[in-house]
Amino acid sequence: MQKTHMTLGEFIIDNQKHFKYSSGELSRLLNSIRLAAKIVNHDVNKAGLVDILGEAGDTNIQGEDQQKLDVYANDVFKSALINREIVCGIASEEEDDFVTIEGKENSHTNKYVLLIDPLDGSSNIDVNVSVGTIFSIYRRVTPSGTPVQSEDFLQKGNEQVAAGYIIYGTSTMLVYTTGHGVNGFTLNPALGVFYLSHPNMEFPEDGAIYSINEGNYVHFPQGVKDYIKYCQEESENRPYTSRYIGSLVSDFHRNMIKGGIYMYPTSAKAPKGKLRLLYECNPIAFLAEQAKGKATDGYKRIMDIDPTELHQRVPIFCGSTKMVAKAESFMAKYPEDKDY
Ligand code: P6P
Repeated sequence: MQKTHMTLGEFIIDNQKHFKYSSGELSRLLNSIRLAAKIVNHDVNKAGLVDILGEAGDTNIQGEDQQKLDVYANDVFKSALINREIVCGIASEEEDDFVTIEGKENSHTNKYVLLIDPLDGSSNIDVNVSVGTIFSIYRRVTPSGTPVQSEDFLQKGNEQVAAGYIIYGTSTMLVYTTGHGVNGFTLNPALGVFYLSHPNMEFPEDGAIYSINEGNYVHFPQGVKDYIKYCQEESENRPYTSRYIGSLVSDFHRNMIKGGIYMYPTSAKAPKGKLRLLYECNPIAFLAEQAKGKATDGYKRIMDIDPTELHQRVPIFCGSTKMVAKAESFMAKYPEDKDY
């Protein structure tokens, strides 16, 4: 039974009992993310007032214009971790390659790597729509005491130690899992404290909300077109409601609470999908499955996909188990679309 008004800090310490050999590094890592989230939140909430709106004039490896807040958020999370010598490496949507963190006396002995999308949905910043941070944590797999290598980042989603997101919305929440369910914490901005507000979050098994950019309809695989038409048919609890914010974290969060499916499939415009496997789809998939939902690429589990490159993209169908299974049943009719 959770204590009322439990803070995130207390929860992280309490949760340490699941890691009997833990040296406390994971707790310190999660606490560093907690601190960075508060700093980013402070500036996201006043983005319209200070000169951090608009594009940073640079583009990231995806060729996307880097919004100033993207770059700022990336720097905040990086420095929160580098200064505390907890991780041996960081991979970020905003960094072309992974960043090696040497740690105490250049010892390269820190245990974890962090993969992060520091500000997802950042194109929404200038129009005051909610955005989010998505993070994923692994143990390094190459020998301790040596510089971190790409293998430490190119791990299957099944190997994640922890994953979560921060949603900077009408309220700011941090939602995360360490493999023992999903818990949500809401920031009290007056106190600067995250409180446990959504214990044991779970997807309803079924739902009536579908989230996809229907503007791309003509470019979708036939299985996706068929499923969208199914959602729109008059029958039982259909037509479903179409809700698409253009911010993955916001759509996912709403669907986890109300039931629903989020889809970003392949298309003629995005032949491998748009979302990145390592720091968007894998953490979202870990959370989905821990919340008794489902996350696949339309054919196989996201967390079974063997990564090949840092910024690789994959299609994703995630949310209520019955809705994802239904979408997959339409995709199964077109096995030629399995490979992307
Ligand atoms: P589109 C934001 O750029 C993002 O990565 C997700 O947060 C969001 O769901 C999706 O892309 C929006 O992409 O192509 O529909 O604008």
